[in-house]
Amino acid sequence: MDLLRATGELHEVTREVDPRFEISAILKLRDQGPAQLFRNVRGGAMPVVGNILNSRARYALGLGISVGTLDAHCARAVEQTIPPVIVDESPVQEAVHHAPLDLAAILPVPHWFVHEAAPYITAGVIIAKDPETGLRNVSIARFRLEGGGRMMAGIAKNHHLYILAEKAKAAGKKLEIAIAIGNHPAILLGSQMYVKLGEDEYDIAGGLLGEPVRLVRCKTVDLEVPAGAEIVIEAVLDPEDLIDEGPVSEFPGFYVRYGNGVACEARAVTHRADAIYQAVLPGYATEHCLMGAVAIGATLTAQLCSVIPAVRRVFVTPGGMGRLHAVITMHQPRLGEGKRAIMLAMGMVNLLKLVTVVEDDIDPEDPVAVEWSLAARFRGHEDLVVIPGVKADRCDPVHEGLIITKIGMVATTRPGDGAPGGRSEFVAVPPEVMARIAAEIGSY
Ligand SMILES: Cc1cc2nc3c(=O)[nH]c(=O)nc-3n(C[C@H](O)[C@H](O)[C@H](O)COP(=O)(O)O)c2cc1C
Ligand SMILES: [Mn+2]
Repeated sequence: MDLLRATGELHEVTREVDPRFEISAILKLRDQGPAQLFRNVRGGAMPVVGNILNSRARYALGLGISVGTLDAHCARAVEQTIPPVIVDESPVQEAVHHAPLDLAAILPVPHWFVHEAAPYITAGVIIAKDPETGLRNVSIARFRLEGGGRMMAGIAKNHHLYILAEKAKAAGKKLEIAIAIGNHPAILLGSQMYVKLGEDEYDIAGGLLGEPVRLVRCKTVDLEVPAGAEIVIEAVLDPEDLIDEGPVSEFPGFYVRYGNGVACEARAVTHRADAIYQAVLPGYATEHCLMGAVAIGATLTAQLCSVIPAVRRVFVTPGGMGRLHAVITMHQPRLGEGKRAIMLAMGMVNLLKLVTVVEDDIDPEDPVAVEWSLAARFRGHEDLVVIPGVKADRCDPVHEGLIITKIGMVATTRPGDGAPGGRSEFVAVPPEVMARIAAEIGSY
């Protein structure tokens, strides 16, 4: 936030806002551009901040790198992980509240949308340990306030946290969790990386930071939370206690009904004396979509490059909600390599269902350039891949019984296309004429 303030990218809202729908409306109207710090939140002592990580440049700023190196930086962080260190004290425990708790009285949790039953915590990073192996998992899921210290988590079946909860259930136990709110971008991004169960996302966050994440032990659960967090909720998840969620907003921008969520009960809330509550606007919103997009794109780029050297980049698009569509750039791919890249990407990431391959003279972040590629280089009868009947992600807006049709399009030139004066040579005046005129263009 200090960095954002210094660059004029933190807008302070001093007028009073109601956490019921008003914060949601303002974050939506200012979905892109400066982060929004709400100083004066009705009924709450804590300020709220949102839209912090709503561009790739913000991730780069937070990680102290240039935006062009973001994917490579993420890939290196996943490869060269740095384990966390434990510190004895942290400002996140300056204030401690023990159960019985009234979460809504302590935290200014926004109520986001009309048909959601209650406010949702949306930027909570959940720490949990595998009841069998003791290995840690760090991820994000939304928590709805259910009154008092009770919350409900809506967790997808393929989410590692769900697997940990199932393991606890099988052992007849509850699962201790900690929810850290107000996190460094490295923690948020690290939590989204596609890694295996048992791989500790704190180690990846350390790789992103270039130094160990500093952790502090919780007060009432056997877990460690980021010492730099603003707020921590220590809680226990009860996999036997289910709550029908009803409609909840999802990244396609619709309401969905996932059915039952898991109940949990807060044991303690700790926070900095001057804590700021971080919120991520849910639904089809830039920050929400981008957090997954950056992580998925970076992991896939590394994975595909290691298997197909012609691959340059995998970019997960905002129009595809940061989850469902990707553009792969390749350098002079050999015949059929584009289709291989498509199959790999779709195979690795459940969510991806439309993948376009373009040449690396195209900026994958420019939708017009990608469409130009399709118009210029894509032949439907042989460059189109249609795979019906594939297992879908539960978040896909058009799945039918969790089944989806995946589509790939290869819009690259052919090895034979490169002949001089042919269909892949761009029209041009003589280069020396262009250079001379360009240097003097102001005088014309
Ligand atoms: C802002 C935000 C909110 C999210 N909310 C949920 C959620 O409510 N439920 C869920 O299952 N996944 C949610 N996710 C996705 C998971 O955090 C993500 O898939 C993560 O990588 C899972 O971690 P894991 O690989 O350790 O299972 C959310 C992601 C973001 C960025
Ligand atoms: Mn995990």
